[in-house]
Amino acid sequence: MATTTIITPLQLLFCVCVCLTFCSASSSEATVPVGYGYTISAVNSYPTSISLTANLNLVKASSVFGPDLPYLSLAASFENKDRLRVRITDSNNQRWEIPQQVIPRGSPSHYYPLYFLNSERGFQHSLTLTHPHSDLVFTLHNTTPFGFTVSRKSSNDVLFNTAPDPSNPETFLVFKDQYLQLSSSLPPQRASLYGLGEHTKSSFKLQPNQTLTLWNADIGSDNLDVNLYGSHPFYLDVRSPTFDGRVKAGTSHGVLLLNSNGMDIVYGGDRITYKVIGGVFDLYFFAGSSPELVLEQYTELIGRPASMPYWSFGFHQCRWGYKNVSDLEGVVANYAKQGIPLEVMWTDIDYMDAFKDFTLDPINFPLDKMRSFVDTLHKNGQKYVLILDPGISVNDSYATYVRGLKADAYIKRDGVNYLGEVWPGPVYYPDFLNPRSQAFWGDEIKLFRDMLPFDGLWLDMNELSNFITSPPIENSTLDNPPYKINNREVLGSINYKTVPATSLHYANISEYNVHNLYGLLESKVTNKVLVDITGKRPFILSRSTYVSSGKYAAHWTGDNAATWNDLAYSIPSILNSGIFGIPMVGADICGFGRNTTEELCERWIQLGAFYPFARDHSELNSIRQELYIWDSVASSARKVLGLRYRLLPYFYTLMYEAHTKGTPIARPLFFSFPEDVTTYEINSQFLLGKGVLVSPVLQSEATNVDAYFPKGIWFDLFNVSSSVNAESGKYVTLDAPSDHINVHVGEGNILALQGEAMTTEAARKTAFQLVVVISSSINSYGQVYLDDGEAIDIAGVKDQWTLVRFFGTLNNNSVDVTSKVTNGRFALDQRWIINNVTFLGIPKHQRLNTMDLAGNGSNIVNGTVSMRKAVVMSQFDCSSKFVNVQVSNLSLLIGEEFKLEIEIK
Ligand code: MIG
Repeated sequence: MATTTIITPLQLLFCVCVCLTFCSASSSEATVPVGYGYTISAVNSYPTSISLTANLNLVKASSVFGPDLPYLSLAASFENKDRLRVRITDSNNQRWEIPQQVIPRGSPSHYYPLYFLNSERGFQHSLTLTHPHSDLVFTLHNTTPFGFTVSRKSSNDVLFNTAPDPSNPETFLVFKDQYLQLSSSLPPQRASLYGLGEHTKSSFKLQPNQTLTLWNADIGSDNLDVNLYGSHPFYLDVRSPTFDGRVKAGTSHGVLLLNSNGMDIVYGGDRITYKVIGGVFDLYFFAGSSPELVLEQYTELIGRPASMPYWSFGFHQCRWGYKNVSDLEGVVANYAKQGIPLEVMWTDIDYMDAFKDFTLDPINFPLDKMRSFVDTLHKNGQKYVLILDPGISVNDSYATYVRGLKADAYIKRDGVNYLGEVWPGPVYYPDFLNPRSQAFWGDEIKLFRDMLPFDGLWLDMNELSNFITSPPIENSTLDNPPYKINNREVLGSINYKTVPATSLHYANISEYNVHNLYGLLESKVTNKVLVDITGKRPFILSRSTYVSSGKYAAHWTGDNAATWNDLAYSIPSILNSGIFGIPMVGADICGFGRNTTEELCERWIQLGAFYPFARDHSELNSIRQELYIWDSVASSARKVLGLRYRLLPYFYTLMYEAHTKGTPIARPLFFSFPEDVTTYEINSQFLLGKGVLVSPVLQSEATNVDAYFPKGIWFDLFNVSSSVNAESGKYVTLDAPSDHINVHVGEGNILALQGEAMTTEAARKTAFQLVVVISSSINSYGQVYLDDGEAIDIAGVKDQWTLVRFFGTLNNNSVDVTSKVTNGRFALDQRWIINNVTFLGIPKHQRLNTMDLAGNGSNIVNGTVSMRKAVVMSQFDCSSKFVNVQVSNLSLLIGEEFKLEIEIK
């Protein structure tokens, strides 16, 4: 093993010359390596420190994709016990990094004065960095070229390993101005990776041998395996167990490469290689070790998901091509007439005057009619959301445009405003990095909202989308970088149908560097503006996203198509969004592009009713697909939206959990069952929260579904007397006639449900029902978070929210449920009661005897009073293995602690 020697710049120069001669002589047949890696020349690390820095020297120069940077600095630091940061950048020059104002985060640990390495300091082979309370270990390997590993203290499992494979130059660290390469090996068979999007995938778990390109683009999500609207260089790695039992199944960690530049990520199963065209390597490792903890740690860094208004969990109807106000009114009326809940009506670009933002078509969507339309919606407890595109029509008679010009708000190229083209024709694009543009955008939104009181904004086309491709500036390595990422539309052109890379933002920041941030910046500015204007929690839906977008906006998966495949792909897509920290997500229900069919639309609303964000949306000129169009769809919609509305308190509490801990609303099965390796492969089912399992039909003409049930007892939420008993995880073929989707609640869960209604406002006025799924192995648990549904400061002022936790226990001779209340005042003021408690899954051999109410506080009184009227019913579940008990006619105040016990001796 070589010891490191100090190479002076002079020696290095000599070295470079030698290499160049050598390379050019030998490269005629084999492909020329893109680089040769680096060695460690110096390290500074105090024995007790939780950070270290190292100087890296280039091994030998290469010329492919430009010259190498000769000197790099590496800093490894534990930012806390669960987060290790490894940053590698140029020693001599500052390079592009995402500004702190865009994504606030800790600043990189500063570089201490360096002690140069020598053998006396004992750094011969490797040097490790640990943290007293962390399971992660960082190790520098003093090889030629050098490498580093991140491993676990508890198991020695290697999580990330950049040790180069001498026979494969693709594994070397390469650092050039416009080409950065870093590669890690992965334990084949044991690493299951999720994330690295945004892409439409047929499989949620990443499959080997693919290149994942991250470059935001207006590409329909009905295209598989190509770069789409957003970029998220983050993955979750769920490990299968080792044979010796060292590593437990489901041990998970996360890896973020915080870099906004375009990149290809080559995933080979046993290796992952980043090929990035700018910026620096800023890697974050999140220790987990459960998937849930990884998300908690990831969103702690990037920002927790935004809180969403209660109403946004209602059902949304949208379409591109609504003709006029009476068309909109007709749709709203038809929903009411058919008894299908409709919470939010949307308008697409049709409402605008010649596609100009902040205008109304004076003929078809005139202001007076739109106002009364929106007023009527509001009177009925409904909401209105409209679309905005970033491009501002270039037109001297358009006041918004003129104000933007005056504010000098637009992105520039070659010293003038960059002229693109979108729906209104020629456009300039606001530069959301520019404080003047932020103010301009905010003022326009405010002016428009003063005119028309919309409830939320839909941000489309923010990749940025452009209908034209401008010619590159000659000899510009920004418009035409040496390494071509695999941008889908035209291989090699990052400028294809977007704002060209040579365009300039505020402070001369190039589009090349911030391209992937545009949607994030627009969401962030828009969120702030809406908070300022309304004083309420905003609802923003953004097509383009980047790391931390979830802090400001919800997301939909973009332009899918009305096909059975697209229906299926929507599951990996929403699960990925959750992993990216954007839990409020849905796909266009019944399909956006192409004509849907009655059968597909029926299956789609059955699944879509359980997306966190549930919106029916379709493309101009496709057939109408509102849920009342077909009787079969209407009746399925009533059934599944009925369950969704009953589950609203559950959805809302999951939103609260997402907002406070980062846990997704819709989750892969392995979040609750990490020890069950079968769950790693599942693409066609998901969980809402911990314990509601959704198993949709995804094929035409199918009337049953093969659903996987992890270990436990599961009860059908549409018919609780039907259960699946999985002693260990197993596939079960379930009936799924055309009007049915299988939704089960698993043992150990307690759900607080409310009643069905036509709006979320009305649903909130109904009594609560507790569903307590008893388990003989664990205590049951559930919680409900209650507030006014729109306060900005979630769980802020004490009197304005209540959290109730429920605990259920199976005892030798009784089952019981108790509650623990935090800040009961709010719930008490709302007079919310629980009128019904259902225990599911009491083992049959236990015979029911009497029922007791015990507790403290006024609920004893309430309970005793209602006890006289309370009705207790028990029945065997269909499997005849369990007894379900329903206690109805109660009036337990949910804001008051109680204990309800049923003797079964
Ligand atoms: O060029 O506004 O993804 O939902 O209906 C298409 C019209 C622009 C793309 C969005 C889609 C929306 C459509 N938009």
